[in-house]
Amino acid sequence: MTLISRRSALVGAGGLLLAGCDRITASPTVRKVLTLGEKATLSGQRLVTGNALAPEFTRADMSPKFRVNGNSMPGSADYAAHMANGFTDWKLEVGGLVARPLTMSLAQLRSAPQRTQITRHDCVEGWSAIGEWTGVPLALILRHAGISSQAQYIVFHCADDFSGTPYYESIDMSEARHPQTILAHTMNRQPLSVAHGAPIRLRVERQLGYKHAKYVMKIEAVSSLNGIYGGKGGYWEDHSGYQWYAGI
Ligand SMILES: Nc1nc2c(c(=O)[nH]1)N[C@H]1C(S)=C(S)[C@@H](COP(=O)(O)O)O[C@H]1N2
Ligand SMILES: [Mo]
Repeated sequence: MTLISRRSALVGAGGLLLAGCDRITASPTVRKVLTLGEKATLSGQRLVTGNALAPEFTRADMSPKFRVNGNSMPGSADYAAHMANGFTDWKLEVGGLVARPLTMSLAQLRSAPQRTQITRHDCVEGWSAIGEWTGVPLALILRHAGISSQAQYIVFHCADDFSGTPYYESIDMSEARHPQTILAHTMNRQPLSVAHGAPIRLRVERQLGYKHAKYVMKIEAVSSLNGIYGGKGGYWEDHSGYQWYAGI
C-alpha cells in the first residue's frame, strides 16, 4: 500500500469515528468545519490523536541510509559564507508576534534544553527513513521570545529556493507547542549536514516530509498566512497543491 492510500485510509477512519459520535456532530460549529474538506481532516485527526506523540523507535531500527530530498545546498552567497566558517557567526532570527524579538546562535541553541527522538520520516514521494534527531523544543524558543496570544501560526523562512522562489513552511500553534516539534541541529549524533538542512531544520514528527523545513533562518509568529509568499502556508502548498495539514 502506498503512503498516500494508507494515509487516506486513516483519514477515513477518523471521519467515520466522528460521524458515529452524536455529541460531537450535534455541534453546529463542528458540523460546519466538517464540510470543509481539509479542515475536516485536521479536526478529525486532532480528535482521534489529540496531543499524541508520533511513534518513536530504538537505535536498532535506524535506517542505514537516510535519503536526501529536495534542495541539498542553498545557493546564496550569504549561506556559502556561513557554511565556510561552520555557521559560527550564523544566528536564528525569531520575530513577528512576540514581545521580545531575538536571535540565537548555534552555540546558544546547543546549550538550551534539548530533546532527542528517533522517528520515521515519511516523504510524500513514497519513501521513509528512521533517524535520530536532537534539538531545541520550538515551544521553549517561543516562550523565551514571549509569544503573543494573537499568534496563530509559526512560519519557517529557509535559505534555499526553487528557481528564485524561497522555500518556507508553517504550522499552527498546537503543532508548534507539541513536545516532538524541535529545531534540530544534530542528526544521528552528528552535526546536521548541509544536505539534511544545516545549521538547523524543523522536525514536526506527525506530518509528512515536506513540512520539515531545512535551512531555517528565521521563524516568524503570525496571525494569518494571508500575504505570506503565496498565502497557502508552504512552498509546495503554494505551487503544487500539497495539503497544508500533512498529518500522517
Ligand atoms: N528548505 C527546504 N526544506 C525541505 C525541502 C527543501 O527542498 N528545502 N524538502 C522537503 C522534503 S519534500 C523532504 S522529504 C525533506 C527531506 O529531508 P532530507 O533531505 O533530510 O531527507 O525535507 C523537506 N524540507
Ligand atoms: Mo518529501
